[in-house]
Amino acid sequence: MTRHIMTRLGRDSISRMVAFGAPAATALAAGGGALAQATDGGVSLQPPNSALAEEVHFFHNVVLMPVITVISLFVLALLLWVIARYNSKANPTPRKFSHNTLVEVVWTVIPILILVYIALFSFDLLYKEDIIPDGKQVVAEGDGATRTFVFKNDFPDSRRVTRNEHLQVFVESNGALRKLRRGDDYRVEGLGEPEIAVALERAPAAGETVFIRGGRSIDMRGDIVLAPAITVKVTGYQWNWSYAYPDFGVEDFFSNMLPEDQTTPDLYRFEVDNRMLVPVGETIRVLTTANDVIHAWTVPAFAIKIDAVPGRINETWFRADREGVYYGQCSEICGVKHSFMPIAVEVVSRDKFEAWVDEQRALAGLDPMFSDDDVKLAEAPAAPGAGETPAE
Ligand SMILES: [Cu+2]
Repeated sequence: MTRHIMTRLGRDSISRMVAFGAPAATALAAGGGALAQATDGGVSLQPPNSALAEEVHFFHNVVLMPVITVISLFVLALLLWVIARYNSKANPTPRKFSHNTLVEVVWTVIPILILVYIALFSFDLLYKEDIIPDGKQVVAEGDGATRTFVFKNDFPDSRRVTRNEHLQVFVESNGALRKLRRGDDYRVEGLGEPEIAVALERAPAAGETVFIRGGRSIDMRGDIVLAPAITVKVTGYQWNWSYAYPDFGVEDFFSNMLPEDQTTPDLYRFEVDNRMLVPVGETIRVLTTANDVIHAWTVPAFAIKIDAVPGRINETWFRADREGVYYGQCSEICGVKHSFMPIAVEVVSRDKFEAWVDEQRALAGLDPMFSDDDVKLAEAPAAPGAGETPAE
């Protein structure tokens, strides 16, 4: 288990991967002052903190709202027209026909077209929320000579990399990450085959690192989303939540609402004693279940609302763009203290997350996984992809 995690989350690969999350996070943070919880009198959706949440907002603001607005105004206009034109004074002798084929066809076909239009966006979104991303990353160090790198296309048939859009290539040099352009910077051979060769125009120099990302999990920004490196198990109780991190041997700990005198008025009924911690920019798998009755784990900033059902496990995921604390509430009425089991997710840097994991492990009497990195990395296999042999 340890070995597996180290290959995914080892310090070595993490420090290099930081570059992926950082620019987006900085750009978004500049927007600043984003509220991460429900507020008194608030009517809008909370600011999104993931590409998927942005897509949910797009669906609501750009797809649904215009449809809803036009339909409401149209129906209102019809209503006013009927009231004015066909009241008993204006229209003393009503006509007695019982149907009109043209009108009936129109009011059947147009709603069908509207529903199909909504479904086009909706099914895509539902699929993205429901299917855990499975993108894969190959990391290779440049040596000034190797130009061609192999991406093992070992996905299930339906998820295989078959198109150019399913592959992205980045080169990091001097801490800056650059996305390469297909055609100009690299060529791809063997799409759909078990091994794909990515041939760079220029061999990366020593000290430069090549990242090849592949897969069909592509978010609305066009980024390939990697498979989750971390799983958090969330259990609902009457009336609190518990969180466990099986990858790290961190067993269930309870997360209880802070009493009124231990927090601010704004955060009362949101703040908890033990928050769920996750690293920024990393795909997080969330498994939910419950111990007694049905609860629902909900964090609006990630556009997540998923039932926690006794005896069942539900699965979802998110990938936070920026650090901060994001609050939510149990969203399936579960008893008298339903509104007293808030959810607080703290998004932190990878360094902070690793330190926290080791802290939790120390509390449980376990050896650290991250703080003695050098020793662990020496035992563990190389970073993901580094073991792949270049094709040339
Ligand atoms: Cu509940």
